[in-house]
Amino acid sequence: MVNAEIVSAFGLNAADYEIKKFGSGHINNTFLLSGQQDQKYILQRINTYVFKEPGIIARNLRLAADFLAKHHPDYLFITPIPTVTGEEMFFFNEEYWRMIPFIPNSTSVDQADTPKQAYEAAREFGKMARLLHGIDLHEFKASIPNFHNLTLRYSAFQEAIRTAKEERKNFAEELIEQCLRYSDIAITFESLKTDPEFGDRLMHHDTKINNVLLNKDTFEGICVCDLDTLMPGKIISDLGDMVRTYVSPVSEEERDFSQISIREDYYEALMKGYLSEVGSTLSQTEKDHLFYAGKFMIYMQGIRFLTDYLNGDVYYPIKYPEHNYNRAKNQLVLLEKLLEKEPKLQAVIDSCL
Ligand code: ADP
Ligand code: GN1
Ligand code: MG
Repeated sequence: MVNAEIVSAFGLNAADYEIKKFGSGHINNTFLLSGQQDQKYILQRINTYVFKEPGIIARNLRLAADFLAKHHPDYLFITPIPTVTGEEMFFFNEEYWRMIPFIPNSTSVDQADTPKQAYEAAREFGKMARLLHGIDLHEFKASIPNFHNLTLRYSAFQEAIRTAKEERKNFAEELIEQCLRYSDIAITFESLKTDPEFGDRLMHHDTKINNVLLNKDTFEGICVCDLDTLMPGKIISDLGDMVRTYVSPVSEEERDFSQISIREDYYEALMKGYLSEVGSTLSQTEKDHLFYAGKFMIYMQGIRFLTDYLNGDVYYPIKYPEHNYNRAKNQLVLLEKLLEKEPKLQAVIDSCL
């Protein structure tokens, strides 16, 4: 599963460690190396179908780390361990590997189980965004170009409708229609994306709760992890993905859609946590689109899953044939539940600003 040569490239001896698959992400392959005296490391194989130029990830991390070391030296920002020859990654059998120090006494949760966890996680993402606010973005590149460009995601969805096999298109007909009815969400993005009052910031772009390390005893936030998509983007990406993934009691995997709901106390907790950190850096246009953030991310994820279903499941790994279709439907149910509560949730946002 992990070749010993990869481990030794980072100066460790594979025989000294128990190596286990770790984490629940869709994209990279993550392993935990556990040695004696609680010596632990995270080893990851980067998915080069998704990250076409892994060198960009390494460069973005280095730029952010240098800025933070200079301006906020006490902030815990996870950077990879170099190979024995000083490289940020090890290239082996056409694949890129990197090693990360395991943060002691940390854990992560796959689902927000208490509003406090939602608050802590959101505060960690907010803190990183605040500390990186003002960094020169010119030197950063997109590790996945157009990752959260809803305009292009919408075009890809339309293209998938055109090219899908008849059988899949017929099966998904109603859901396709439903997604097309919400195209105003994509139109709003189209006008926002070039608005100077809605500028780019350095965003994480994958703010699921399991990308935050919490203290394993107190569940207080320690830092964020999974920094592959740290790149210039919009505030709605990070905030919206938290709404998408912390607020419902069930995840995008749930097929019993009646269990999907909006937990207002979690919504409030994450808004409070995030805005307590970044609130003072927001422009009026950004403040005006905080509710939109949830719509944007839920809708985009819904059409990404449906596009993949129509394309024959080329991106997201599936466990059964309609998996991506069900994930998409789940997201559309979540979107409708969010929209039903707009006035109440907007009042929550107003009270946090
Ligand atoms: P992916 O989601 O792509 O599989 P992550 O980088 O998120 O990869 O790692 C998977 C899990 O490993 C995280 O959810 C977290 O629980 C744990 N993890 C990642 N990095 C660290 C770290 N530096 N220290 C401790 N645990 C970590
Ligand atoms: C992917 O790797 P993971 O599971 O954290 C995807 C995210 C989606 C998410 C949906 C690079 O993230 O954008 O929100 O699946 N990451 C990439 O579960 O496409
Ligand atoms: Mg992750």
